Amino acid sequence: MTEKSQGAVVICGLPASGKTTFLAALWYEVFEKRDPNARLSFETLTGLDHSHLNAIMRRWLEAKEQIHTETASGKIVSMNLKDKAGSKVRLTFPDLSGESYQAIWEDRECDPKLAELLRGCDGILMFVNANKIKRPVGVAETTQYAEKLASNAAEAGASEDWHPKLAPTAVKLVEMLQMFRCEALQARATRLAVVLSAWDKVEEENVTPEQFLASELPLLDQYLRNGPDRWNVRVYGLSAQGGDYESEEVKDDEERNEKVAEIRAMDDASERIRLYTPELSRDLTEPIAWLTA
Ligand SMILES: Nc1nc2c(ncn2[C@@H]2O[C@H](COP(=O)(O)OP(=O)(O)O)[C@@H](O)[C@H]2O)c(=O)[nH]1
Ligand SMILES: [Mg+2]
Repeated sequence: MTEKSQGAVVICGLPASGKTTFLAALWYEVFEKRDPNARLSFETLTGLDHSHLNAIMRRWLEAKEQIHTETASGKIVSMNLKDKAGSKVRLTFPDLSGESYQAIWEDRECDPKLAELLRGCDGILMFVNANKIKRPVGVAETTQYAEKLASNAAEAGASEDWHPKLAPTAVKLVEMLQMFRCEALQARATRLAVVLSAWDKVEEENVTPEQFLASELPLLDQYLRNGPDRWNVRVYGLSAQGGDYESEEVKDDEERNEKVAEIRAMDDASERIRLYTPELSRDLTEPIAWLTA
């Protein structure tokens, strides 16, 4: 029998975009639960033993927020999956912290190992936290600031220095995607799955993930639709937690604590997961399968 082809997907996203939470829930679904209806099933891991994934899965099961990893570990982790026909898909997490993606925007630098991965992948799974979008400052607000600044300038003296990390979310993401296509990187992937995480925070607004992208991240939406980079895009809304989890920083939020208790009481942990494709699904492998179809 000839070896079936292998597709490759790379995960990207700025820090706090929901990557670790997704990985924890995915590990539960493909490894612990082994849902036979999932599009892709688990084969092997490379670059990591099971202990790290088991640890983040435990936090996910206990409804506790993931611990933020400040420094890039430099570790490249891949989960090898296969579809029902036997074709293999390699899902790679180049950097669990997301700092290397931040560096693409802030320092215009790309880790050579990440560059190599981007050149060789078929599809990109990009995470954006729907609950942490920084919008650009509008003209009316700018005018207000300018007036205040003018009247306070004398006493205030020092002005706050601008830093690239203060840029609006859409600006960072568009620049990151454009850099993927630049001379130096030449990512060949054409498919891009945008996963809007923490979807439970916006679910009540009753908009589709595509509508949300267009209204909350218009620059990114327009770039994806009409930009020169020709991405073949699907937009997903994902609640991997089903609501807020217990947080180390916020302890006295009653509404949050109630939600956490409700989530912990669910019989089946998979019920926390809601993926809008835009139809409701629980299959976290769906976007990965589409990226390599
Ligand atoms: N409400 C809610 N919050 C989420 C969800 N997924 C992630 N988050 C929160 O988003 C923040 C960043 O998530 P994390 O997975 O650590 O992001 P990473 O830095 O990209 O790995 C944390 O506070 C998470 O609890 C979700 O499905 N619902
Ligand atoms: Mg993380």
